[in-house]
Amino acid sequence: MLFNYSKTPFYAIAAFLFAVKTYMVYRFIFDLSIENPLQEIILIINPIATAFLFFTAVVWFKPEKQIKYTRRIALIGSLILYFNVIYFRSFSDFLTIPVLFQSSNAGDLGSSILQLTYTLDLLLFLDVAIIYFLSKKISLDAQPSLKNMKLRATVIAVALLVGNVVLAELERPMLFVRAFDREYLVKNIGVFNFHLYDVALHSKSKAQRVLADGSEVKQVEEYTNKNIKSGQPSKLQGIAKDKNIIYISAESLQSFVINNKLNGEEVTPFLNDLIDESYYFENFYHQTEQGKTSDSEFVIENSMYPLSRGAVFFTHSQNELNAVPEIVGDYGYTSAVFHANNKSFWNRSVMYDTLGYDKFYSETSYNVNSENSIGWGLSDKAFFDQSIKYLKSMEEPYYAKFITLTNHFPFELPEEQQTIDKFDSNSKTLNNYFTTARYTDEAIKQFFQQLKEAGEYKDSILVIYGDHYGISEYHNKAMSQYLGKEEITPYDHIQLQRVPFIVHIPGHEGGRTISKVSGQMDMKPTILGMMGIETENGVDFGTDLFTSDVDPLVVLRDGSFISENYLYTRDTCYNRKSGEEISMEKCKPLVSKAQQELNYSDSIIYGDLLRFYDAEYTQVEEDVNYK
Ligand code: GP9
Ligand code: MN
Repeated sequence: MLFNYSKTPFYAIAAFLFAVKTYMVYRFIFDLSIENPLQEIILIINPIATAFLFFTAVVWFKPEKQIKYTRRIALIGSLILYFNVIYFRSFSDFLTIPVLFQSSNAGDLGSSILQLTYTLDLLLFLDVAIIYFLSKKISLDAQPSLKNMKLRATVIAVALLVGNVVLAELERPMLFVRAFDREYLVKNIGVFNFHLYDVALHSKSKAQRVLADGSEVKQVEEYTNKNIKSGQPSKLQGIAKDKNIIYISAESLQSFVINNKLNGEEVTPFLNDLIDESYYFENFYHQTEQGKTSDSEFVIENSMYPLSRGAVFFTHSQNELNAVPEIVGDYGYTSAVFHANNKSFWNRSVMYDTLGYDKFYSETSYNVNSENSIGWGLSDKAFFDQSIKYLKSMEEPYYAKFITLTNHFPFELPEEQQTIDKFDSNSKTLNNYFTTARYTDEAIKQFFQQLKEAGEYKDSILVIYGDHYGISEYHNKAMSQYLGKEEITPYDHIQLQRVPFIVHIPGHEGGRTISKVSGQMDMKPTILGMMGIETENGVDFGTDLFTSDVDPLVVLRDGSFISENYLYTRDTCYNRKSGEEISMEKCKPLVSKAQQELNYSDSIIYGDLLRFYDAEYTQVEEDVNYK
């Protein structure tokens, strides 16, 4: 035997085993990309430093307690790692405190959790089992009991951590200040220290509201007036005046399936035809983060950025906002959301009040049973079918938002309902995706038909958009196979964040595909512009897409951005059109602008600054004023 474990401090054995496991998870599950040798060194040092720091804490207790606490730390640490693994498989992201407190979502996530757990995950608890086994055989005499032994152990653990942080700062200066990308943070300080950092951040944001005052909002207003707001009226100004507005939020629908085929068959034949009769924005990006669907709702209705962690729907549901349902309510609109899921999911029942919705048709308004359910709940076809009667009962003009659900991870559809082949790759997720995307396409087709039959179609304007990505980076290999690319580069990854945005105006002949870059942030001013509702002030971060005097800049929540000429992500600047890597000098000015915009938006949310601000809206007098 190389060493006599019964004579070794137990916490050190446990820390070593835990560190090895953590490293394996970083390397093989989180698949953290390593770009240089320093990153590799950090990735090895970090799990050791962290494990020793946590496990060494036990030396300050009596030897019997040391053994007991060591076992507990191993178990709790492993559970934290396991939950991160589950979360990562679904979202390519790490847990944050706000996400953890979204406990009402946990029940609904049940079916996904099983999908996301693999048998091999048991290995995540292998060290815990070994530690329990060894703890029975360990000698109490070997545990640190003298003051100088304890001190020495602690000094070594802290020194390791300091070394880790210094290396991290060398590798990525300003890491803690910028903190936009959780992957960078985890790569440099590890998932456990990331959680500690997150707790500190959370407490800070709680304090911010208390300290905020009204002066900052003026600064934001100046910025948006100068940089974002258009000085022109919409080219479609007033076209939607007094018409019903129907939004369809298409779950996880990405643009890569639009006008695309699988085995020679169109994936979304209905939407492809509809595009020929609509305005279609082909370079439209989702701007969501951890709040997924709820983030998309927040963005499109407020023209503000979601938070970099957690969901605004949860963390700031009591904020004063200036959302579309509230604004259009002042112009005689009634508003409703239709979504056949639990009303507490994403805290919607609370947040919809804050946004100014009159009514929320949630799961309880629908007849949901095992026959008409798929995956997460009521199937999209049954959902639209059962919604029509409620829509008809609404007082006109109305502003109605329908949120579909069937095209949701894990994208499973009963075989008899599949009308397109599955893809054939190593990713079950991507393989399935085509079948549920097609299903949603059919459901929307059916909805259009039903709207026509119910007489709700011709006086309405229909807006269809994808809420966020459905296929995470985890499936890049399969995705590259589908797209016929050698690999998915960071540039491709950003381009995959495009989701469809379709504005369909019945009676408006012909279609127009618009290539200028745009994002969910732009939906609020675009729709309001079509309704002829204008504002002189406002602190929105979006531009009316039917104007042309503002250079578009689409900022993603992680600080990546897309402008007319450039695309920036992960410290690299690309030519937007060719995808070719170019000098960072080109992107630099916009990097700080993007950052500033995100900071401004955050300061409004954290400080609840709209409580100090009144935006004034007016509606154009004439009915229709478009050419
Ligand atoms: C749940 C639906 C889907 O109600 O919004 O949630 P997601 O996971 O996409 O945010
Ligand atoms: Mn969604």
